Amino acid sequence: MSLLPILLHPDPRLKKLCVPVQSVDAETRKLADSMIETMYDAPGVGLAAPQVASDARIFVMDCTDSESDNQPLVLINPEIISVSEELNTYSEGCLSLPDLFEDVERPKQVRMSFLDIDGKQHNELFDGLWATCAQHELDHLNGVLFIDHLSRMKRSMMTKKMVKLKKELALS
Ligand code: GNR
Ligand code: NI
Repeated sequence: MSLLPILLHPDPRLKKLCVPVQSVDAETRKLADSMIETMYDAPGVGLAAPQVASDARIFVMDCTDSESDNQPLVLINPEIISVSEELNTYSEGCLSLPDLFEDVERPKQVRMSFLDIDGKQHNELFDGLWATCAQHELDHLNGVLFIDHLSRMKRSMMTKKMVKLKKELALS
């Protein structure tokens, strides 16, 4: 396991369509383990492969609030099966845009199929923060950031802030 650097927006690697995992093998497990460690260290409730410069269709998440019984989920080749008509608004953040938050409206529930770290097929219904997070992470695998759900003005304001932050980080 190792901590991986998290890419910051704007970065062309965050805009790419990720490719399906062909076989869930030792390399996949190594990446997933490092992503889980990186997510908890950040800390965040989710992390998608492109954020750590991988183009595999993998994300990890853990929206449990207690620190003791961590139950990280690894979702490989996730697909949306269905979404609820009911919508939910969450103030979303992203580790690739640190300290920037904005309301995003998404389906309140989402059913997803995916492979786990043992290559076993799952079909799960997510609700609340789990559903918001799962959709935010799946977006990452398609090169979409939460700011892409906002107005052009908000998106350009947040991108400008990030360009400034990245310049400051490069100088320090
Ligand atoms: O840590 C995170 N918090 C969060 C809060 C509301 C909606 C989505 C998220 S995901 C984010 C971590 C992240 O950037 N995942 O890609
Ligand atoms: Ni994110």
